[in-house]
Amino acid sequence: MGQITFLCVYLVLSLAQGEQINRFRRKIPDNILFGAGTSAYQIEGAWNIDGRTESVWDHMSHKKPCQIHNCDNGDIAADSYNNYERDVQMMKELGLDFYRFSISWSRVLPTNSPDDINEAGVAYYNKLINEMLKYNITPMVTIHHLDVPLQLDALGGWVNPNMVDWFVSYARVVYELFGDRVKTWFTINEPREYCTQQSSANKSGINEYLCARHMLLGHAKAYYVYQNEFKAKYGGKVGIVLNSVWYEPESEKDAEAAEVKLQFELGQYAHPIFSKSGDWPPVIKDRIAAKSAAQGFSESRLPEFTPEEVELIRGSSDFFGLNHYTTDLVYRNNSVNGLYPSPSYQDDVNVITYQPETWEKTIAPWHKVVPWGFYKLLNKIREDYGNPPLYVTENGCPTGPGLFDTQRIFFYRKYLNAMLDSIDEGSDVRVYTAWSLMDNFEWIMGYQDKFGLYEVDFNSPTRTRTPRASVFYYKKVIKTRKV
Ligand code: GBH
Repeated sequence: MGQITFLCVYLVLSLAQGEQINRFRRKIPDNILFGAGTSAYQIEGAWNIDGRTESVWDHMSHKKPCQIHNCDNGDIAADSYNNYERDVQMMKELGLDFYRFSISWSRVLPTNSPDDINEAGVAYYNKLINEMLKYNITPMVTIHHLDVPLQLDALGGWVNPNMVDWFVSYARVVYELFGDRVKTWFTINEPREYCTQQSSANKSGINEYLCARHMLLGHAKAYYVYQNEFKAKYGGKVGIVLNSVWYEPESEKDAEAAEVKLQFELGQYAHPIFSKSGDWPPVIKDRIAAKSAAQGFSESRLPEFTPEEVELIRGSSDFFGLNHYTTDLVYRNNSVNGLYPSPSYQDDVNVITYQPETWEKTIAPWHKVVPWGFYKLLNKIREDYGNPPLYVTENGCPTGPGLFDTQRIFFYRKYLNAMLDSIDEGSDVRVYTAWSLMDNFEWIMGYQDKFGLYEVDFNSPTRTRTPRASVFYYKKVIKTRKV
């Protein structure tokens, strides 16, 4: 009841003061599109319905003893498989220009053969896309968002070089099925997150780099499949989505450490695609080669790209897709040996990161509110990669349960302002995506951390959605185009 009262008061106040406040609010450039995002495993549910087979996340969340907070799983999640009409109604309520969602690979290709398309799974995405188009909401689609089909994971997932072709065949299938209506494609979401955290392959300081190599090749080949077979007909855009924290040096002496950290986390994937020269960042090549030699390897643990591969990957994205959530401080402590196991990805980077207690906390231990880090990261991308068109594909703030999410409102206001600061200096931001449209299965945190503009009642059979206060804020930003 208190929450409903709050919503009414908020609404009345914002209507009453709307015009007055508007005059002082900051204008958003006209070319920026606003949307919200989700991903398949995190919202769809229907994990074993209509012929879908398992992904790594079904397997992971069904393991005993439980690997996920509170033993949660995505079996039903927000049940978007059955709630797509309500989901589109929410997009409409918010006034979104677009909605970013992902396709479940094992729902569309349950046997991983491109000839065995699961019509029932395809029907779901058709219904969703067509419903969105009725209301002029543009679909932006992620082809692969962390949910590797279990059968392919059993073969090593992205550490296996065959994954490149398996992914490309899958990408071709979805371009064929939905390309007449979907004009913005994200090949792969957060490759580094998968390679260094989520891949079930042994983390050895070797597999992480094989995985990175294959994901970059898979992305680039899927990009060229679109260019060669679909672009003339459909005229859409294709790009990759990378995630990065902003790494701020703890003090001046740590500038090099922070740069190395950023190169490993973001540059490893961004440099091959977006830099003038292509290939791995020089600093990564040098560090891993030196470490490998000292460790007695006969060659670097970082696999090389052939000159043809460098050319294939370089320039293979129509825009820079960026997921950003928070900032860390970085320092290097050379007096501490054996901080990380050797060889390992962590040891190759060999820095320490943390967030000071004085920064604004949120419910998640990894997340603090640091808008100036977003500003610095956007500037760095503009400077290092020749000011590419930038799509902010995720930005958001976790809260606890409840509709009264003032922290999220202030988070969006601060981060949008930081984005405008960077745009004022010349950054070419075209797209902004709030994560997330609704509460969802937050990977190992299960349903504890809420990212939704809309609350989902995970105890109700219909997974009832209710707008949080931030819905009214975001809606107003979109409508008035002011922050
Ligand atoms: C995004 O990744 C994902 O693309 C999206 O699916 C997800 O819902 C969103 O983040 C919010 O988390 O719990 O201490 O192990 C952003 C990078 C990396 C941020 C993993 C959260 C968890 C740290 N994420 N991290 S911890």
